[in-house]
Amino acid sequence: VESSIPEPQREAWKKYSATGFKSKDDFQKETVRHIETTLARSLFNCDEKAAYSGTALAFRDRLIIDWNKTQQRQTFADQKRIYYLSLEFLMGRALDNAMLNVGLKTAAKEGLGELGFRIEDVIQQEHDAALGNGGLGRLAACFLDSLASLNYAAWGYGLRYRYGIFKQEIENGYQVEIPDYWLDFNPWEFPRNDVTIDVQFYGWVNKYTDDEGKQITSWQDGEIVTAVAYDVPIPGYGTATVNNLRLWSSKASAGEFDFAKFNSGEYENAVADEQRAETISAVLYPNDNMDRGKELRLKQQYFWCAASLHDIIRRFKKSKRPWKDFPEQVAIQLNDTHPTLAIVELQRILVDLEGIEWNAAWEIVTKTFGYTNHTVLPEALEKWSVPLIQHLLPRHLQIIYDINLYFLQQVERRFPKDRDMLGRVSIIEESQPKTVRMAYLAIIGSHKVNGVAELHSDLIKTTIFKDFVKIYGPDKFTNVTNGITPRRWLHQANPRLSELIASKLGSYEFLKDLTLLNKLENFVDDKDFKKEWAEIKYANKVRLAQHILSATGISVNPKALFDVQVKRIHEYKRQQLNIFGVIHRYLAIKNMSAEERKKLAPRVSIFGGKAAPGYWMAKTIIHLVNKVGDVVNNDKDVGDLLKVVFIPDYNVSKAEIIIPASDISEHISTAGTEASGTSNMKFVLNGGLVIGTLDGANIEITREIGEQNVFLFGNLSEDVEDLRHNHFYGNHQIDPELNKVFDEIKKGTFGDEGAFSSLVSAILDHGDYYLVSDDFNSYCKTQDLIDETYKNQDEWVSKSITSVARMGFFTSDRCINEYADSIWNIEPLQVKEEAEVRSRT
Ligand code: Z2T
Repeated sequence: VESSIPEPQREAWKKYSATGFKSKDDFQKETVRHIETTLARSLFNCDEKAAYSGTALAFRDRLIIDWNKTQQRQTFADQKRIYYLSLEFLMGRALDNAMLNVGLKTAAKEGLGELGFRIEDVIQQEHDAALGNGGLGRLAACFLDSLASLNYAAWGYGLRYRYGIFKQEIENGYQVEIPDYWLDFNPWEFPRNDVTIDVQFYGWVNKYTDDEGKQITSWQDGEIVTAVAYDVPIPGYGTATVNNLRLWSSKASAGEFDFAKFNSGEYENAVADEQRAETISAVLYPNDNMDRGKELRLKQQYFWCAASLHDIIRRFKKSKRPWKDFPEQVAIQLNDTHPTLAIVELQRILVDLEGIEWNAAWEIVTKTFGYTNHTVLPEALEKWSVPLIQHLLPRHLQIIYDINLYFLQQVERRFPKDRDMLGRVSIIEESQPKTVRMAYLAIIGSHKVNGVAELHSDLIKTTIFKDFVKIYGPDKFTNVTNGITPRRWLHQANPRLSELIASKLGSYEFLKDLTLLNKLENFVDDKDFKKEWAEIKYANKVRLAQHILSATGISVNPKALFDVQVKRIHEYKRQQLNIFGVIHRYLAIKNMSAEERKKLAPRVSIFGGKAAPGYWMAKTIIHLVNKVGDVVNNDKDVGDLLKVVFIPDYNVSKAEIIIPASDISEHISTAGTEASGTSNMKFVLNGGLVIGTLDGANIEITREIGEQNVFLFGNLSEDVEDLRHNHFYGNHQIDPELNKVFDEIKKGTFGDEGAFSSLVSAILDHGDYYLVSDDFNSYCKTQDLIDETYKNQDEWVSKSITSVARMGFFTSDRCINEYADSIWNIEPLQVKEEAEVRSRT
């Protein structure tokens, strides 16, 4: 390579090669140096933010050394790489994770202590990297952690949004959205101003025959926007592997950003052009499980797909292999349908630019891609309008039509008698306007399609993708049940529990092999162990109670049962069922005698989660929770027996405080609607019990930990369709206890009853699509059972320990290994230095 240092000069180079700190003293030296020189501050001018910045820079130096080595090693090994394309990476904070993985947290803790800071306070200065909405984005982040920890050569590709998911404030009970400008100081990203890719939009397609008689298809005269790479190091745990997350930022292309306009006095127009280009990567769309079909979103998708693919191809071309080897070098996983245009873009590059014949190109494409589906909700399935694609990406639309044509011809040959089949499976929906069904395109362009939990993977085969199972056979469809990283979701979030477990198991090996937790079952009758287990939960509840007090002003009793539902607000997740249940409980308390009240287990109902800004119903649910809280929390009859709290701005770092403090958490979606859920796994791993429906991963969690350790309720997925039908065509009876709750709302007990009428009438007048009334009785009874069980603390703690012991399956390490085996066909790249690598805690 031209840019490498010649042999004779390498000695001098190696002598000064960076090593990073290895001791407490060196940590202090490096941190102070960064604070004084990199940040130009001094000991007279060093607040916690500066201490954070200095610490982060010191750890960053250590990471970068391993990062560079990893990238060299992977280039040298020249083997298959995994590319995970995701529009969302919900990373949260990086410093604590870097400390754990570099393995020098103790040095940092002591070092910072001597410099006058508490490590916990320093860690909390960091702004969350919140480039995601919820489960899908956090899953991508857990996957990156596992890919690096397992030594897979893997890159993430995403967008570098200037604004992450909005910050949520609550004003008078209503959600208010505040922009999340998070880039003021971000030591974890490296701008690569030399790594740029020009991406084209609009223009027209020119088909002609060149001088040599060759058919040429050329997409020309478009508008160019430049993608600039920003790289984020992704350290693995207990290994020297540091992978790369590459995020693209948009800017006006040097050619496009017209300096002539400056000179001719069109200064404002030139600036406007520049701003338009930058708009592409400006903001994350804040919709979870909802497709809005906005042009700018389509631009984001193509911009990111095109930049990533060109980058991947550039890397592939360095190896000078023939194109047919591409799928042996490259596996691209599509995180939902958001990156489906990458399929079309690769076909375009192969056919139009590389001159490969259509079928040969298509074989390369389909061998390269795998598609993960994350939802069956119809409103979340992406459909782009044909006129919009025609306008923005004219050549891609032609290719989509050609892909569809060949596909439909194949289907017609196989199923000549089924005339409706063609219309049903066509990529093009014959609506007004016509639309492109992105999920169908993703299935047709991939070699494997997977769901994210067993029930969900079965459902996609029998409902939304049923015809495709007929066409391709069942083997193209598979299941990979989601998982979570135990590094962040046990060790970082709950250090005391992790330490207690390590003391019993003899090491922290369980953080790399979570199935080792099963040895905890030997201690379910160990009195001292149980006591410590319970004390840790209590301490975590005290910590959460402090947060609740400072964030909301509400004082809660940490001895009460903490009942938690934190996730995006969505009708299918049924926070409305929860709050109606709370009102039911409140009415019951009001009707109790003093004697009866004494027998009741005090409870704190904790809610948290963001509503998409345009999702009216979700916002109404938040409003109701807050209004119920206002009334219940100030009712002298109730006292500590019931408190209702809405924690504002639920995000990854709040989750790290909330999840370890839960006694019971709620995963109560209408059966068949929650593809997997991943917070259910996090709560159980932290010793919380769950109340849940037979939906998503709840089913597999129950199978693993045992039915006696889960509070299940509600109708089954297979009965949902009939129930919905009966709501409209049968005699729809509303649960009488739920009716009493509605009466109370209508009386105005929780303020202006009109504010909540849409929530009530969705159930009374609009067919109760989410089966709130059908499940209400079963839900309330199960909550009563929880009260009873909680009174027997000994039994409760046993359930908690047993459950944690049986959670090994739900690590994202297992999940990533399944993807590697069954979809990517790739082995880890072993790291030589690994032996030398750190007993890291
Ligand atoms: C999302 O977070 C999920 C699915 C989506 O479908 C979109 C978003 Cl933003 C398009 C969630 C599922 O709702 C959840 O059940 C699942 O656990 C998670 O993805 C990860 O698979």
